[in-house]
Amino acid sequence: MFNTKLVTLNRHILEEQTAFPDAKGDFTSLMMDLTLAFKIISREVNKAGLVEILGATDEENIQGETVMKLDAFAQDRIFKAMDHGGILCCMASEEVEHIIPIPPKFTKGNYILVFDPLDGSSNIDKNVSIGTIFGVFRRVTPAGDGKLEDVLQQGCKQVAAGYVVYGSSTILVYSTGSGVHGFTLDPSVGEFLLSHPDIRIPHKGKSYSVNEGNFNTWDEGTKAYVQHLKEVDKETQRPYGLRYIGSLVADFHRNLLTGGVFLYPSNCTDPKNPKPKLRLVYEANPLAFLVEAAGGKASTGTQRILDVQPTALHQRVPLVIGSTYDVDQYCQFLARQQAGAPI
Ligand code: P6P
Repeated sequence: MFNTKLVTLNRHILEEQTAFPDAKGDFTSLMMDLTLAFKIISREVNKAGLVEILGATDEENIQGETVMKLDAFAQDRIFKAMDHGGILCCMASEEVEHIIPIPPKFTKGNYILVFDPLDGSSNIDKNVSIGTIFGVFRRVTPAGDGKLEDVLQQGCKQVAAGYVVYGSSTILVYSTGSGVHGFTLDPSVGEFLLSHPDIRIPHKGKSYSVNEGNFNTWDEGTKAYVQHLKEVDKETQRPYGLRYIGSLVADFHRNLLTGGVFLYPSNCTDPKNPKPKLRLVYEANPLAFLVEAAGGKASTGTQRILDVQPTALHQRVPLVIGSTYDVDQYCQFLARQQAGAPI
């Protein structure tokens, strides 16, 4: 029998919203505006090979990375979808050095949107899945234009977070903290339809995601942990499998559904100056919010990601995220190394 109950994103948010009697519909409006941008980005990503939107611009972003044309397109679409709704007081993006103000002609609201418009963009012209990551905060400043302190809040203060994977299908996964839900875009009707209700990440995984090519740059605890994963697991009688796409959202999405652990440790070739790669505000924090809402964990290796107090918009952190058992075990390896105990 067909599942006749078609739950659109709009219906799901409205049903969820009844759980928050004081909600004024702001979040619903925010998500409706945001998903319009996602639908447009999905359309462009899915025909990128056919039209002149592949390749690089002649610009560099704050990260010093070449801005791909689709990066700029995604950034522009999200900004234009969100600048006029009267819900936000400012935004912050991986592509923009400073916080993004709401244009003077538009009303300032009580929320902040942080986002990575198109993560994994180096994969765009290789037809590998890429994604958008976003987090939502309530403002901490009284009124008017949002300020940097509105953005540099701990991840545990987020009121919602989510991501979109532009892959074999376009899937939006979001949470307001109570449950994690996935919606698959039906491009024929332009609707995100509930396809993964109440996602829970398995307590323990069978695979790990890391760029093994960086092995020689890792600290000893991380090396010992990854070597341990290659030994036969007592429970499964086999070693962990290695699954690595090189696109954070795609790697995270797989681990969220099947269980497993994703690691991006710091480059510790200079132990006094460890260099992490992934960004805290608009990559690690939103995914950490989601994984905890799904029963998993996210850590720097020594601190819960959601507890890290951001000090700069584009600061980077080491990230281990996924099934609770696996994140805990990694942290134990690191703790033994730092205590000078045998690892
Ligand atoms: P590496 C993509 O550029 C990205 O920011 C993440 O999406 C991904 O997890 C990571 O970098 C991959 O980095 O060094 O393994 O290529």
